[in-house]
Amino acid sequence: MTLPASPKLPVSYSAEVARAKAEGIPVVALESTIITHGMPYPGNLEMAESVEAIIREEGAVPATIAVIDGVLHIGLESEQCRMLAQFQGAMKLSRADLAFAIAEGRTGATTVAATMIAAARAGIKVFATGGIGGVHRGAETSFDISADLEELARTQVTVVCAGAKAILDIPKTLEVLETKGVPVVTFGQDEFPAFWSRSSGLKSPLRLDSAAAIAGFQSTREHLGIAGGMLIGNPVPEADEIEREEMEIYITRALDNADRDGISGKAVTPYLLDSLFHLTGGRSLKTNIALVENNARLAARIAIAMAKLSQ
Ligand code: PSU
Ligand code: MN
Repeated sequence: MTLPASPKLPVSYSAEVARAKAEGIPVVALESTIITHGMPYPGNLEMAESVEAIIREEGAVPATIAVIDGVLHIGLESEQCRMLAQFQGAMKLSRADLAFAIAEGRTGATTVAATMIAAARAGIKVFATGGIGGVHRGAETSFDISADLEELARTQVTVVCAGAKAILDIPKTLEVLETKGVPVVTFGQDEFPAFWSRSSGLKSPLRLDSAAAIAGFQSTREHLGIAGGMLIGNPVPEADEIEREEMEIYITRALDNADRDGISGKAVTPYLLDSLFHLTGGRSLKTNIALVENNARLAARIAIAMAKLSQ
């Protein structure tokens, strides 16, 4: 389904995405919360631009998704991307408030959940990000479980990430995904990756070793009439990884800080990411950028493989 623009639903495609849709070139969706809430400026802009370049290099077209002054953008022009990377006070939009930002003429960045909704409506089947939201540590008392998990259950988009961040409770995150029927596939290794680290200590529910196999799996799900998304865990390249044991020390400290400062709700993930950026002396950011780039490359290859299958 494509998204018609109308006075009731203002949608704008970037020139590049409009052309790709007309010519049948595969498109890869990208989220924008990672730009506004996930990384500091100017690293966030560098990441956004290099990720788009990688997708083009692979022969697909990038569509960064965001709401600017109430318009849902499927693909940003470079000026808009630069503006968003420096924008103070952008909303962090999920399923609950994507429509609110559009209806109220606000500016906001889309999380994994909101990006999936927009991508699916725009006919985009693959989406690259860094890490998904999940079940937070201590969720048994805080009830903090990201809406990203429910969205993966509902919305038919293949999401390429570098696993779940160890700031989350990874075993519980995998349990919830299993309950909701979301396939979790790790690319090229048996272990599910943990974002900054290749290893989580947990076996991945499924493993596939090529973009074509991932496209084939998704196509079979569609033929079976199975709705909902799937999650691909793509391990960070070895050269860029921060070992799990080392990361755990910083994470414990970041979680203590969050507790001390009484952080809750939407603020938790951005707070922890910022805290880790400082605790690692900027190293976490370098790794974060490298893994998003790696995911963009795989996502482009999957999008191309899916397009070939549907020819
Ligand atoms: N992981 C990152 N960087 C991010 C996020 C996750 O490494 O910026 C963002 C994504 O947009 C994700 C959101 O969808 O955080 C999850 O937030 P919450 O836990 O509040 O649902
Ligand atoms: Mn949350």
